[in-house]
Amino acid sequence: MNLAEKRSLAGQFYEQGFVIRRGFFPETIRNEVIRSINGQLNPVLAPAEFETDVGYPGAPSSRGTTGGMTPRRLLAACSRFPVLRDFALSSDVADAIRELLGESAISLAQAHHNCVMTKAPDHSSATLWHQDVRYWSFDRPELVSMWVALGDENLQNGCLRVIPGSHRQEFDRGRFDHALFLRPDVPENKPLLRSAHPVELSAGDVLFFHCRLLHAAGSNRSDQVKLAGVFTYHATHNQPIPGTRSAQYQSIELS
Ligand SMILES: O=C(O)CCC(=O)C(=O)O
Repeated sequence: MNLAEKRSLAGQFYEQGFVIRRGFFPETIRNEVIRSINGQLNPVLAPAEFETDVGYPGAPSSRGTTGGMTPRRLLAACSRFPVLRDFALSSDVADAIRELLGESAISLAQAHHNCVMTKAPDHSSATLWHQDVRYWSFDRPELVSMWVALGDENLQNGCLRVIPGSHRQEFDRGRFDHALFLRPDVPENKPLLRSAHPVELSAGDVLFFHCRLLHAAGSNRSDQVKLAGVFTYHATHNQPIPGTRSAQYQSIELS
């Protein structure tokens, strides 16, 4: 990618709050990564988060009910999937994030995302509209997440939907519910919701999105588990607030 193309992606990211890099995840390592993930799904190896933990619409009500042990995220991806970690810390990713954030020193936040999302066909839930930064505590709300599609993602299997440009808007607190999901009943939110855009990805495509971008996703209505690796980055000088969950683990600086 030449300099002009990189600048154009940065401009698109500034305007829209997301960019897609088609085929950015190397095909040569995709099967190996999928194999290692599948090796940790049956039985589910800890640390993991289950559908019952998130409790989103459609999630089983408790661990004891049918589908109650359906995983939602394999956590600590950097510690357990070395090939995925090498990609997440690679110079290609570092260059992409530097360009999007306009910063030279970049770190990967181990405390947020740092997971493989596993959306299972039978008992997956829908994620309502939210900004990831709602529970994150950094000096500035300027973080970028990288979503690596390990298989195809579409509306049927619960791909992300985004509201372009929403990362640049200021929202009164009343536009969100008690859990900081956007309230569909609030009249000012209706035009926003009408501007939602599905992010359909092919295996190997990578989505970069701003931590203030409103996004949501449906449940998986296909017959295959959907897998995606997700990592979050910040400028090294944009530090987590001491004592918060964001400071729970040290970030890893990219070289
Ligand atoms: O795949 C999904 O359901 C979306 C997950 C999501 O938006 C999140 O974890 O912030």
